[in-house]
Amino acid sequence: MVDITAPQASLSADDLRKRITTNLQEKQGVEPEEATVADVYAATAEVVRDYLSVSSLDAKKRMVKGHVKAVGYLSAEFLIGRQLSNALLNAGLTQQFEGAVAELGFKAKDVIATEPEPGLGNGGLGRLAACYVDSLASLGVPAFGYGIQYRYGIFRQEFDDEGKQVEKPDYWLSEGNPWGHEDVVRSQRVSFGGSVVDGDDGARVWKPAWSVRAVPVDYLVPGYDSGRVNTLRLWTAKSYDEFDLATFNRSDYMGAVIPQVNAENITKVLYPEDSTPQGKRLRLEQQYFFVSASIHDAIRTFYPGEKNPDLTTFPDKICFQLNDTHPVIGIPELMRVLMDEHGMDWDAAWNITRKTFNYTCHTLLPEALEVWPAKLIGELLPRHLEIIRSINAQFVQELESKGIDDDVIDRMRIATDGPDGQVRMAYLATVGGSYVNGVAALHSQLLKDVTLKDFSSVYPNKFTNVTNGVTPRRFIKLANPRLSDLITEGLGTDKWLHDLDELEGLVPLADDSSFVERFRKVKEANKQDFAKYASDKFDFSINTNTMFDSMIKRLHEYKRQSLKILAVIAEYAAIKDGSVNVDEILPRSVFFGAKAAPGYAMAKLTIQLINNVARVVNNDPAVKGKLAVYFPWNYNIDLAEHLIPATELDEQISQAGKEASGTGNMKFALNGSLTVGTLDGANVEIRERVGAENFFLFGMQVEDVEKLYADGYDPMEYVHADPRLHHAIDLVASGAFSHGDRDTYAALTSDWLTHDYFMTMADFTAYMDIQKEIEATYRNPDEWTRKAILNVAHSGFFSSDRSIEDYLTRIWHTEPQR
Ligand code: T68
Repeated sequence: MVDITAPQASLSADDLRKRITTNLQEKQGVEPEEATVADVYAATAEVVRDYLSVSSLDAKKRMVKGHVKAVGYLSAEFLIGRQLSNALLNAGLTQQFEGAVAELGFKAKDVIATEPEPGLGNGGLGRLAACYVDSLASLGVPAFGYGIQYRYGIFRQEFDDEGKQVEKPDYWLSEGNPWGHEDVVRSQRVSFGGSVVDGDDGARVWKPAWSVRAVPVDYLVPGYDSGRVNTLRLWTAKSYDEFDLATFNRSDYMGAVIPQVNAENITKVLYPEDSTPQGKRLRLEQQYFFVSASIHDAIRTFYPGEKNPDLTTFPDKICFQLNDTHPVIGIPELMRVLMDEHGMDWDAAWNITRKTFNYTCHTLLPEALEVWPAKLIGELLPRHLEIIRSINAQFVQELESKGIDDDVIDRMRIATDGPDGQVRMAYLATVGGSYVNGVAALHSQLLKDVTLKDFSSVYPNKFTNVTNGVTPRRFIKLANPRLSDLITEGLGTDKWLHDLDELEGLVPLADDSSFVERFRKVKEANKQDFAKYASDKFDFSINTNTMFDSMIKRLHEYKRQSLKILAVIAEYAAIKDGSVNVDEILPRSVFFGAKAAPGYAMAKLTIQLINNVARVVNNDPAVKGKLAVYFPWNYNIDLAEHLIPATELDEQISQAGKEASGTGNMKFALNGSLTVGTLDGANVEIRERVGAENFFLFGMQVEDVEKLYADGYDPMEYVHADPRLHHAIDLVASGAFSHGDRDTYAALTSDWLTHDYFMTMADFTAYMDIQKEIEATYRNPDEWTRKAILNVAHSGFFSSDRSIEDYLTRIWHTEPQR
């Protein structure tokens, strides 16, 4: 038997090769000589997972037996990226792996590239959850990630001949899933529908109409060099009735599988919307499904084998972080479990529930806060609706007793009455938990002052900030090995991977000409690598003697990809009509990466425009060597990991007051890009830390935006004031990017001229001006590189390890288990 209390001995390259060989023969059914790269990948993944599972058992045992409160990170999305290289790095097996596969006749990089990327998230929110589970394990915190294993992740994006986005299903599981282990034994029953009846002693009894089986699929999360392996438990829905034999026997073969199809539909697809709540029944089913299963799972984990556990200790065992409002139905669910399943009274259950939950908000747009029709909740979860109404009644009473005005109370109701009654999930989360946090300093301030103002006036101590962070393991060490080596050499240690503040030690090296030169060479080599990758994968031919200028993020009007593409068009027009001296042009390659929600027409039209600007510009000999636009399709983590290290200028140009934080901005700064950005989200803190002189700030600030809305905004004023803008819009309207068709972009141009809610026109001139400053700086490579080094040196704060430490002290009040 393996002694799981002893630290696990590492593996040599030879051990690893032997294990891979055995797996190839016994599990994959091939002799090593016949093995394909896919076989070797599958075998390695299984071997590494088995290796990690020893430490994972140890971590679980210590979590349950120990006295350190655990964290349950509840998130509808975990955008984890490829697993193999990250698992090898964190477990200290990278070199052994390289040696082992070389012995077998393969290249490590080919084996790693075989892995399909699980797309179990939309964007920043899902990726943040993945960075946080990495940091929790790396810091040694006992923790679970809880979420959903979607059968189809975020759609695969293609572009058609007209440059339009086409969405294709992403069946990422088709080649098997060596990282996920289905633990059927630990399934949970999750019920829906039906009605609530009176039971004995005035108890309310929920009689559900149907149930599904939640089966956990466990992913192991090894900490970086911490020895701790936590679990990410993603639930998948199965039917209890695989198959209805009676129906089948009536020859209704399709009818016989209906129960199974219905159940499995719950976790079939990830909703591809970003920042817009979708009032869909299936979405609510997904939310309740994973949260109910997770709560029951936590109880079973922490009170193993106990029939009547004393759940008053529950908040000492685990606290749940609600990643946005998607898991908020967990609040009435825990109330129900405590009262209806464990016989607690309301006050005791409320006390436990409030201590257990905390809520992270990821938006500022009030319209993006989830609101459910009460009727829908009543149909799907009738007992929960009763509990929500009781929470609301108790809350209203509390507000009344505090002497709050009736109209304010009305605004603050968690649930409203009447046939169109609604449940406001952000309000439920605020009232039903201990803390509410925003994701950057500015965002948390605006949450208090605007979005949740009434609540912060009544409960000022509930509100706090935790600025987002990113894991340096994936986004520096793995994505940018050249820079990692240079940092380690410059600092004389690789301790920075544990404590990113160590990067401050690079500051003096920004003035060391030989270090500056080597840093510049790293960027140069990364640009060449990217050009090769993009040539192989997208058939692009990129001139690396150009400035690499990137804007990669979801396509959304508030993020203002329009501003960037209008500036590109203006530059193109200026080169064409000779209004700019050819020798003064700084050659640029502009990169976009973005998916648009399938139902978001304006975003999809913007994608079409960008693709067609790329087509026209890249085929025009007049601008060859000066300007090129590339839009690699299907932006995902893999593309980010390749493009970020090669980028010199990062675009973070959202309208001030709209981007909650941003995390791409942090990844770029840590990889030595300079940012052109507005004072929005975490840009504010990045600029503060890297220094105003090392950040290209432009545009209106939050107060300017508010004032302009109040004064009445007319985009035409700005269009008339800047002939470059006027001309760029004219070109779009005249059909220059639509083979002469004037209607193609009519919706876009008319919005720019008449509405332009995110004030792209108002910031255009400032954006063009700052680009001139950027170009002047770039022409001095030493100066540019110096600024880039200082960006790296001062960005250690943006490690997700620091974010998790902030959560530990400000919100969870727990600690690593040593
Ligand atoms: C992002 N939100 C914020 N939402 O936009 C970004 N929404 O500023 C921030 O850095 C990031 O969260 C992390 O805090 C999202 O990514 C979604 O993806 C989303 C998904 C479903 C429904 C609503």
